[in-house]
Amino acid sequence: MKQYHDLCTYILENGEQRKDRTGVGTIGVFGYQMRFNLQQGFPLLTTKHTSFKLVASELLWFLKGDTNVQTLVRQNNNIWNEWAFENWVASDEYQGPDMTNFGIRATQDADFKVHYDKEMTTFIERLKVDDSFAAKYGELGPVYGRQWRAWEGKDGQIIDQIQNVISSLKQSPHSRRHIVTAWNPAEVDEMALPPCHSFMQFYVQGDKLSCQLYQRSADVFLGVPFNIASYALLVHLIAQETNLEVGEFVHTFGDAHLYLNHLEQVNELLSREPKKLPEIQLSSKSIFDMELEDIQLIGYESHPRIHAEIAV
Ligand code: DHF
Ligand code: TMP
Repeated sequence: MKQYHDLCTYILENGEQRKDRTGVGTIGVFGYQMRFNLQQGFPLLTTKHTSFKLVASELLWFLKGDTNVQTLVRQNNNIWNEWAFENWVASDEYQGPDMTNFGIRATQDADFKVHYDKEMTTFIERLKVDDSFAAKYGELGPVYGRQWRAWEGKDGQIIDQIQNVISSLKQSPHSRRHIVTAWNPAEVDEMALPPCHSFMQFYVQGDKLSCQLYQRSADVFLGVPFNIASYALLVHLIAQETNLEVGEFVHTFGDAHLYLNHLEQVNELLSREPKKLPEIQLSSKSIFDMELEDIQLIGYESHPRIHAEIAV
């Protein structure tokens, strides 16, 4: 994953310090591109342990059109918790201690963090078992899953962009219109977080399927290793569905940033020697029926995880 190391180094050397929405602060650049030849192995970062199970369960959640974190937390996938919790603690029903700006406060105030951790645990345990509570407070709004599988068009017409792109790849592989967009301007205001990985295009050359993603905003230390692996896996799934081999994943960025509280961790990562990439093995099921056990990661060896705080 030289490409990822180069991106980190590029930002460390050229990034400018910026204030950001979360209050943490970043150094960042605008506009950057990486390319991964998926024939040369599956691009899961090896210089820190990156949980493939979390990546795969999140992608399957998108592909099922699901937008409720209940499904994720029941699989012990906690990567979206903060964005559901935000709605819960802002509601009238919530009666616990004040959680205003919990993200930044939890990183600055150890006493507050104790209360926050307790409220978060209670919230997540309730989401797992209480369906009506989850229907209300586990919902992130019309995020990725909804836009990919059920974009609401004119007169309530439902557009399944994933099914459509699979059909168009089969019918006219050389088309320049193989697009899936999660950025729905009519609905961004209702989303817990406007889509970061916003727009993708597929491309067929010979028997190979490639994909380019436009990511408007990129948390290079925490989000990006997930985003690379997620789209690489998506290319594998769609390639199998369309009887193609995997080609390239092209990852294009808008605002690519390192949060200021991730810099030590990035330097630790950069000091490590990359290992050989793993491979992916899929069962022969349709993309729409795939479950976690249908997707096998083979031969993943990595350096240990590096902890970093997520900016909310
Ligand atoms: N907000 C921000 N500020 N950055 C993000 O990357 C981000 N990503 C979101 C939602 N909001 C976001 C969804 N994806 C983690 C990774 C991806 C992700 C959310 C969180 C993360 O925390 N990864 C940890 C491991 C988490 C775990 O084991 O539960 C890591 O060390 O990779
Ligand atoms: P923003 O909406 O203010 O851009 O904040 C979103 C943050 O989340 C930003 O740091 C980018 C990061 N992010 C990723 O890097 N990848 C993702 O998949 C998601 C959902 C978010």
